[in-house]
Amino acid sequence: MFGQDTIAAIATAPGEAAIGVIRISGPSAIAVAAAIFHPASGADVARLASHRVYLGEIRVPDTGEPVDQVLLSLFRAPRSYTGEDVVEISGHGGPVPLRRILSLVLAQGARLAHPGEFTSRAFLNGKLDLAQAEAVMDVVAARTDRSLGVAIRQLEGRLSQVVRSARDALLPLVAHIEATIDFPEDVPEMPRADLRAQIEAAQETISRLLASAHAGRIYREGARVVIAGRPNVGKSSLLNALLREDRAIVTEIPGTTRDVIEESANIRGIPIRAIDTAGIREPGDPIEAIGVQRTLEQVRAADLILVVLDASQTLHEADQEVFHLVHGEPCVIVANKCDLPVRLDLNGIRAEFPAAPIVQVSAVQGTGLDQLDEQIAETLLGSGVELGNQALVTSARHQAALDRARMALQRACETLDQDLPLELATTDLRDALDALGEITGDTVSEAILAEIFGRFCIGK
Ligand SMILES: Nc1nc2c(ncn2[C@@H]2O[C@H](COP(=O)(O)OP(=O)(O)O)[C@@H](O)[C@H]2O)c(=O)[nH]1
Ligand SMILES: [Mg+2]
Repeated sequence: MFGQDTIAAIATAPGEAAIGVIRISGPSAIAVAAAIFHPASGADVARLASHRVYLGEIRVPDTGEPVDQVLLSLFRAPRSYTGEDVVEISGHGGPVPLRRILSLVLAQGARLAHPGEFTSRAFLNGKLDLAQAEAVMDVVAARTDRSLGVAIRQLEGRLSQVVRSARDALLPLVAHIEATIDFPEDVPEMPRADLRAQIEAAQETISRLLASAHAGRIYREGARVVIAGRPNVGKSSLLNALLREDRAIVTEIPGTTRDVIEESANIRGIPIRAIDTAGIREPGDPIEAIGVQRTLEQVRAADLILVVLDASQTLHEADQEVFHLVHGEPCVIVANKCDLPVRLDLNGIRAEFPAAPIVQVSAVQGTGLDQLDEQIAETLLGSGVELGNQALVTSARHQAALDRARMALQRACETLDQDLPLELATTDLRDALDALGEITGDTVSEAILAEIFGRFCIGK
């Protein structure tokens, strides 16, 4: 199906830039380029050597009208991103020259690429496995250095390697059991305890990956951190302090933040959406009532809630109301205004909420913010803070597949324990192999592929 038509797209972001790139891939990529590209050297485009860059001009074929001065890079199959002949034209990065060049390319018989089609061809031609192909999108979308690091490692194949090692350990077991079924006289059964030990080892590998999924998801998708508290405790000031800039409106009049303000921040490498909310209390007027309602919605959707208290005052009834609202959610208690004499009974709060860490800060003076960052990261990631360079599971798809694999292996172990026929265990082992194969793309349906690559943008 693939390898027939030649696809093309603008591969760079829209808008004005120094350079813009048009990517062409497929059997006629070089012929398309030959029709419109005139090397400054006068060389024959069809004969240009692979993996070189050429200076020249794009011209309209019929009229010879010059369109742009460009650099053309040539990659002959199979040594290219997609595994097909690939030509990349680097032109001036304006919308008009790029669209003009693209339309000339399309007029030569290439068709516009679908979203993710370059990368899906790379996958289908064995240049990348599926987890690597998915990582391409994560690298582009990364919002912090840590997120980028996680995505790059997946692109390098770190996750795939671990998944493959589990698959490779299981494959010979299936082969062995099937041989004992087919040739019961010739192939003696491996002791069940040995079989079980090997399945358990694979299960162990899978469990270790699954344990990284929470941190992995947070690095890839970011975390929603909601700042909650009664009016005037310094929520908006804290948002500004977290961002190290002034964005939310700060005033001395309680109830100033009536709507929800959302900002991006990078806290210890975690991409954060920090959400400032209206204070929680008995609403004074209808507009504020809407704000309080939105706060409640935000609290429910949060990955973490910063419960802000005014340390210069004793605990209010409204603070208790806040505690009540966030009950059961992951929280960090922030005792703000610690530059003022502290009247808040911190030990009392600690006794009442032993699970929630308390951090003392002054949003205005900027003290305690490092400890707060630390506590936010620790509460969000748990043990994941220490994951270092290990392969992380970042996508819900991978997590679901690993879960299925782990449960299938669990069933296989139960079959062995109950002394049921080994044949029954092969079904479960095969289920586990299929689930693992869905991550790397060794076993995956067309529908899943279409779903994954459909999320890419055109040109990738
Ligand atoms: N002394 C002191 N005042 C603060 C601190 N944080 C906020 N404030 C003051 O408390 C008032 C309310 O702050 P704001 O951020 O608007 O509170 P919000 O209603 O919870 O969003 C303002 O006058 C701030 O300047 C702090 O750390 N120390
Ligand atoms: Mg506010």
